[in-house]
Amino acid sequence: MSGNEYRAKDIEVLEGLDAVRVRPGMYIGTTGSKGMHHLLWEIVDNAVDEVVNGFGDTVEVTIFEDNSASVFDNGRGIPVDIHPKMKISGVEVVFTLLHAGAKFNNDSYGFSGGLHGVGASVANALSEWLFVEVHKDGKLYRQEFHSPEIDGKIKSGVKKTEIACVKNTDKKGTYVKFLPDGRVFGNEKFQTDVIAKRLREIAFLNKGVRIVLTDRRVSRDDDFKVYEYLYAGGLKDFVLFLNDAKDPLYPEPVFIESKTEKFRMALSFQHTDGYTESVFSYVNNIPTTEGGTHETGFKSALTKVLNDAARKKGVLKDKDANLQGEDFREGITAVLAVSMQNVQFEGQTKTKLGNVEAKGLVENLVAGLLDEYFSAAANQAVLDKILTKAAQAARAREASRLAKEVARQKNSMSNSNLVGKLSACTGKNAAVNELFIVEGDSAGGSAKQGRDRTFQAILPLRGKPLNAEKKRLDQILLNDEIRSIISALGTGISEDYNPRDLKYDKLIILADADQDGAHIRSILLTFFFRYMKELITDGHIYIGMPPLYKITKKDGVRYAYNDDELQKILKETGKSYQLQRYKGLGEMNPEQLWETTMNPASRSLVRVSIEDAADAEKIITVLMGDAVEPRKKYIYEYADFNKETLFDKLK
Ligand code: 1YM
Repeated sequence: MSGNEYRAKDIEVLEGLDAVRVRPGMYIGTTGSKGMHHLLWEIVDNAVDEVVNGFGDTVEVTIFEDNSASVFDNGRGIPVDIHPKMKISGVEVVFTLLHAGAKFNNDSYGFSGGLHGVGASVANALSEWLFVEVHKDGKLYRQEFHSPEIDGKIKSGVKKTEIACVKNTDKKGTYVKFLPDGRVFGNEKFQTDVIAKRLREIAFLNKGVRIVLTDRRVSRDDDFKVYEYLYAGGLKDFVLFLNDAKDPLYPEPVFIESKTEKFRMALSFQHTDGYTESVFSYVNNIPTTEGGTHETGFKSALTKVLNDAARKKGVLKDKDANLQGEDFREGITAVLAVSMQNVQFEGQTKTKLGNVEAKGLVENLVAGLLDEYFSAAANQAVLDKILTKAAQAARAREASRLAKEVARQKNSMSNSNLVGKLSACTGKNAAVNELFIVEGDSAGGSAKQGRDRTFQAILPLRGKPLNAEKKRLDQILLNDEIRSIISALGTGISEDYNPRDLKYDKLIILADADQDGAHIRSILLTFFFRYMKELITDGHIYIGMPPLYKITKKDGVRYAYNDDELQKILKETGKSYQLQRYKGLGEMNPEQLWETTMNPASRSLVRVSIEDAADAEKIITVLMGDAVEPRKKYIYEYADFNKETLFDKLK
């Protein structure tokens, strides 16, 4: 009997890590770049947890030339003694048992950011090799794992050596180094910008934790590229960073926090003189892009506290109605972070917090702490600025409502000239119809003649549309170009946006491949990002890619869409050819425009998506906002302006 039991258990363990290789998607989402980075996040999470819990102060991440990565923390070191029940070392438990992975001891780890605590073993299972070095009590212990192929079958993350003391040490902490398995991830490589951004975010969310990233693939004068993040101000520093390119209404972000054994919350916000609302939230260091119960709790507390304050201060009289939440959030940049147990994620991308208890907890904490904050004499100037802005926002909201009604009355007198610009398509099937938004009247004319009118509609833009980053909605809606786009799409905007009314499956922006064209693309994307975000997140927006060169030979014509392609074509072509560089869409005749840019069989389109809202948000304010210095800095950092346009970053 007992023999059987033991074997059964053993099998389960062995199959555990192999199961990860059979269905990697279940554990890390994809086997692409994102999935590979996930391995690193699992190890980083364990290191950060240790440091956040007070057992060290530094996490070091290094990327090596062979695409291996290492993580070190100067905490207690993973236990190296033999687990009494499992009869294997603590290190082996953490790296080879799926569910015992990390944090099986929930007394010291209140909250786990990792992937349900199975992270370290998943990273091991999907690595070609992984080793662990533990510095503890003056000794350095080492244990190695690997995934060898035996009789045509891969054994995932099996132990290669027993844990052993290899020498004495005066350090303490855990060092893990691993090579993501090429048999799982193909040729994917670690991306420094992705890693740097996430580590910076973790440093903002965990004040006082020092995180150092070294990229040993990039060396200058024998010095490796090193990034170091340490924020004494935590979320406050995060808000200042996000507002770097904006003009704040008051110098110090508001900051409140509360810590109990079961629930931690921190919140920081600062209003700017802009009009957009940027609220970012996190649960256990994981971004909740779709918001959720914690965000709802924060918003309703903010509205309540500020309405109460507005009455106390006489900004609102007895007869006045309360201001709305959006009025108090105009121009706000806010970051909310909570840590809790048993997190439930919901939503399309599983990035929305579902725990109902979080709403009340956050609402009560924020209401109490903010009320206290705004009662202090020292904070009255901040409060006054916020209330004045909210009152203005409420007036503008009323003006926008009227303006929006005008924009939606598609057949009214004031809109008939706008609709007149649109060359509609004859087909009525919204699932296949395409709307081309074309820069300039002459290109618009060619597009109109060249198109397949059964499903392609053309909207030429005469002037530049108004920059949505610099104006309030009521003014944006006075702009002809913007209004013609809104009425062509049929969906309404902002909270009126209704995806079912969308008349086109694809909205294709067609602008020249020069700076002016890039500017128009940015302005349009900014507008969609601010007021019709679902168009982007639902994947309806595309950038049309006109060719840059036309190569004419005796036997026909070819087009090149970039310099590499041109080189290739010229190599194949031999000596006699004629080369034309297109400076703009207007130089193409209708047939050429159809063939190169509009015909679904031969064109190339780039779909615009938002991978990371916070990033897109900052790039948009940097590129489109008022502040010149950060824009210069950004353009300088990404020196080739023509290549690194906004849509590249949004992609
Ligand atoms: C570079 C990665 O994993 N650090 C790390 C992990 C652990 C501990 C310390 C630790 C935890 C505990 C006690 C405890 C983990 N230990 C476990 C387990 N860095 C990295 N540093 N002593 C040390 O939880 O009580 C899981 S993670 F389960 F073995 F205790």
